[in-house]
Amino acid sequence: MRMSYRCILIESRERVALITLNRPEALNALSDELMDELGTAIAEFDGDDGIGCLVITGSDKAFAAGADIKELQAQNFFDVFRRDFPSAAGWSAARRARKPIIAAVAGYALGGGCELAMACDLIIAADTARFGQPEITIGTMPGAGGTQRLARAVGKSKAMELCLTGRLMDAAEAERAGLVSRVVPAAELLAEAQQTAATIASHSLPITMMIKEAVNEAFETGLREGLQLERRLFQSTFATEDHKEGMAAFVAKRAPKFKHR
Ligand code: CO8
Repeated sequence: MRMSYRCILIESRERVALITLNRPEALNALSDELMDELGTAIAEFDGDDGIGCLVITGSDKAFAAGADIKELQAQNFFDVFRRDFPSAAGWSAARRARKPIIAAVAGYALGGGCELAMACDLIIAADTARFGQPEITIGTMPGAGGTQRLARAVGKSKAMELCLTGRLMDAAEAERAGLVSRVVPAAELLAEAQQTAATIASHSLPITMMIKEAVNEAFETGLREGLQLERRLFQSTFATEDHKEGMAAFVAKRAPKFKHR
């Protein structure tokens, strides 16, 4: 496990990994270096048997203020086309991770920052959170899933408005629109996210992974294929020891002791 990074901080406690974006001088703008480090950390925690759930967070002021504009400023079309930006390790690692990832968002989650939060499996927001895709105001557009995931999360009209005007959404509006699962007081954000992660990590890991896969499939396929996958995964849970243990524990009125966590 790589222990030292320049742009992120990592720690883990009781099966929950915490990754903190840490470029305060740039409001956690997602530089190539940060995204590479994030990709490494996600992949390592995802492959770590001692971890059941990941939390990604930023600072009180910013989850992340987007792509690093200072880094992108000098690049031309062929520069970004050639390296297929943004295809940095961080984006693919977040997509490939089999364990749930919670985004704990306080302050700005803008542009690539909003896209990173949406690439996670669920978002818990502080009441200070502000979400938006303001790329239009600097002459570009979302490029890491913003138009697609925002439209799926909040519907066409609001996604269009946010992407076309660059308007920011506060936490209450984001919750009403279905972008975030919950809004909590800023002072409690990390504790709430870690508690949620601990609850997730306390369950059977194979079943948790199946549920994550099935819910994500809802955004990839039509209803018929999604229902089919869900049914097959549901049936697969019957092949696990944790399924037997979970049901036996319920019937015996005791807490389950899952083997695979
Ligand atoms: N990139 C680089 N530096 C940034 C960024 C950024 N996105 N955001 C803030 N900073 C820097 C500022 O330049 C400033 O640095 P310095 O102190 O050296 O001047 C420092 O962070 C503090 O920022 P501000 O002084 O601007 O702080 P304010 O509180 O006045 O304003 C805002 C905060 C409103 C968040 C403001 O900083 C802002 O508008 N930032 C840019 C937001 C934005 O447009 N984001 C979209 C970027 S484009 C994008 O994300 C495309 C996605 C494509 C794929 C993603 C790939 C990773």
